[in-house]
Amino acid sequence: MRIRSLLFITLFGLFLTATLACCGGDSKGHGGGSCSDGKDSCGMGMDGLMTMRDNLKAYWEDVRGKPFKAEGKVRKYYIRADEVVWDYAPGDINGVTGEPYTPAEAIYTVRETPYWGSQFIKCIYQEYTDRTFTKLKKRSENEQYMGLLGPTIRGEVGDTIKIEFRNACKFPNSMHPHGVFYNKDSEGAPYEDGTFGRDKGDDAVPTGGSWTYHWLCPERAGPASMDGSSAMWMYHSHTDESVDVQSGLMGFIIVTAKGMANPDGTPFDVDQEVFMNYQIFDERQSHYFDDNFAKFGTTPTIPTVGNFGASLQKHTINGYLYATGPYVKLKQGSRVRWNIMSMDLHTPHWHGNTFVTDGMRMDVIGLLFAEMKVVDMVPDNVGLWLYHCHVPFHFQGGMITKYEVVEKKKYH
Ligand SMILES: [Cu+2]
Repeated sequence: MRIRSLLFITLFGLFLTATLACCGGDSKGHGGGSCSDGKDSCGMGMDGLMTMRDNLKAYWEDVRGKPFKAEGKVRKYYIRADEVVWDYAPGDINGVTGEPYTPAEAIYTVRETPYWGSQFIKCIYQEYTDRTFTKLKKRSENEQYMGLLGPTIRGEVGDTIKIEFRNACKFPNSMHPHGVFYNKDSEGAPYEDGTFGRDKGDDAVPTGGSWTYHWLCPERAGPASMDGSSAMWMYHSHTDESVDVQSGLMGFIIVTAKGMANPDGTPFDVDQEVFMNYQIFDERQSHYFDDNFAKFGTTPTIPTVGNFGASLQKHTINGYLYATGPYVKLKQGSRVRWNIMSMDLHTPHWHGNTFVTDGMRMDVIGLLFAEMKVVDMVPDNVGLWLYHCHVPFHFQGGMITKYEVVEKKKYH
């Protein structure tokens, strides 16, 4: 893909050169000179026109991508929607300050009348080792920061992703992917789309039910010419979309360019991938609101005091508040790809290191609702650094954590 990027840039450069040579304006900004061949066709000679046509052809071929050919792997996943008691803020210390919570912070984190504290029943996607669904697939120590995110699902262009899905939560839900190619039996969203029968089985998997989703990875699901070696997508339940997502059901999909994946699907040129979801979980919108009131409520009836509603809006990164979750560790000088998504409106900011995204060097990005961004970093600055949303109300509410860059010699 990098080679294709260079080709694209070269073609674009040739086009610009040809255009400028033929169409150069004068110093007063008036465009349109004559071409060197004596013809005046708005300043663009035949060579420039042909280059532009070639360039546009390459551009649309990039947009379209080659048709899918099932010449890759079938990657199988066993994923279940499971009920868990999630702790948004393990321990009783603010991980940013190292101090006990202030009264303003405690409304989100401490169970004290009338507030419900940091533990809530949620429904999250969990990966199992096989179709018996008896053994959870373990995350490595340096993946623990992923919190309540579902497993990362991977494909290389040409691959088929096959997911055996079960629902062990109390409400019907589904797996709806972004980006990959799916037929109507693998979309995971109920609406009047003119289909019936088997094509409806994926829409709302009932409690105790199961479904097998098939997602394909054509070129148009993978990186375009200006991407790196992988494209990132989200997946989430779309049965009752916003309520399902507020309840905890979301994760990442990575599609690597053809020939750019290691056997496990990770992009071969990247030393470490990081996954971050910026999301305000509003527990008033969860399927488990009544259950949480019954289990964690501290008053006989639902409080109406001013801050109570706000206390149920958990401003999280991967489901953690105030840097109370595990921090991701990066090796100094390594090639790190951060995959970031948002379910609201956030502005992630990294202290200490910069990155490149959309061809620009930055240390803040903006994310709108359901926006996904990939940023590439080679961290050179060793230390423990803040990583937070820059919206004041959000980081004050807990949308703040840390990441660590470990000296090359000490990283293991
Ligand atoms: Cu934010």
